[in-house]
Amino acid sequence: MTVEIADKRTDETRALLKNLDEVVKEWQKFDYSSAYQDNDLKQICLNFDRAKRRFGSTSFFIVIFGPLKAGKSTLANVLANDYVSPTGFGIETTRRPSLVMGSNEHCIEQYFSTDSDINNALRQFRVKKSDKAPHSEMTDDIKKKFRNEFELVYDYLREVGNEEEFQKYIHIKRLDLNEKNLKEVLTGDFGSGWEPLFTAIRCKKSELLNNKVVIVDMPGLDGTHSNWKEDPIHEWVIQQADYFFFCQSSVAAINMETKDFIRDIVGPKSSRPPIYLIQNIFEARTWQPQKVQQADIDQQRDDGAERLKNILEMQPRTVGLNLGKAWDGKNAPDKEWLGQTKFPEFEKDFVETLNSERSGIHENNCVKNLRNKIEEAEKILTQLHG
Ligand SMILES: Nc1nc2c(ncn2[C@@H]2O[C@H](COP(=O)(O)OP(=O)(O)OP(=O)(O)O)[C@@H](O)[C@H]2O)c(=O)[nH]1
Ligand SMILES: [Mg+2]
Repeated sequence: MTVEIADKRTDETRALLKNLDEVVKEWQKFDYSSAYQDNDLKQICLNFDRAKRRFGSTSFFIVIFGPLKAGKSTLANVLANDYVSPTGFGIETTRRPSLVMGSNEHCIEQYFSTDSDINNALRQFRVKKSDKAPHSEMTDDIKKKFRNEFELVYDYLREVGNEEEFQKYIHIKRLDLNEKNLKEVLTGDFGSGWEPLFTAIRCKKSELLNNKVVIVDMPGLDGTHSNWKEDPIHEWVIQQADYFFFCQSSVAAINMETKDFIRDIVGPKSSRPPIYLIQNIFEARTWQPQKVQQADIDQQRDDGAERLKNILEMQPRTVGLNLGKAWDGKNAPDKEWLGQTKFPEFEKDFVETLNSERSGIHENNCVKNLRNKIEEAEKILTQLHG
């Protein structure tokens, strides 16, 4: 399949894609008589095809990550302008990641693998080791299948998928979008039933979502129930993200899991996706005069930025927002609270920044993804032919 290269691509990207087309064309002349080579080379061609198709997608994935109870789901709700992710005090609320996206439909969609091996493995990896019987490591075969299925869902959501293949491997369950169903699908225990690969929440109330931005709300990185480190979705989320919102609350320290995650996503400075620090300001010292409270708020934001700067080794884009107040403000009869949080300014500013930067960021991420696939292919070919 050839990908239409939009005019906005840089010359370098055009050249890369053209070279790749030529290589794949040459390979297609091979006689794949050996079964062993056949599978590997076919997989490489499939990976290239997918990586190329990603250039044609106009969706933009923003991943919200951070420690437990930082306000990640509250942020997702404020951005979506709708109740799309359950929030709660004092408990680990979000246990499964969700993809919040704009749509004329108003529904929840769960994507399940039709393969029971995949489902069993997914259940095993989602549950913390301490809560379950010891299991064997994930085999290469299962890893490959996982990857294939995650990518099928991803391509489908980006609207660059192969419908026939998607229907063969993925089953969709649709539910009404309401608080009860949201709670069940995103915060429920990991039982013995089928575990979704992903859950999409479709709604249409925010400008961001209507601009084909997809918000990914993740479980807290230091959760005691959800198991980010071993969940195969961890790798997928990092690879497919166009942009990261690091949601950090002023009343929690950056923990080890968060540091590890940031290190996983940052990579070399030249190719890392942008990370925006959303410092969730808890207006705690309400008994103090206004001036002291404001100084406190500014201090919380600056301290958060400083901590992240030390990990990233560069100054992150930062905003301090009282997310709880922004959400309450959105739902209050008058917009006074919302105005006090400066959320509308942040949103307007971010939409403008995104509109000017998104195609460049998207292209950069697509090129990085394609280069990874080329590197992988080189490794496989070296193993085959020395
Ligand atoms: N007082 C106050 N409460 C807030 C603020 N931001 C969020 N909350 C509340 O704090 C609780 C936790 O927020 P969540 O959005 O569930 O946090 P989370 O990071 O998604 O939590 P997990 O999914 O469990 O990791 C919710 O009840 C929010 O309404 C804030 O700025 N001030
Ligand atoms: Mg949450």
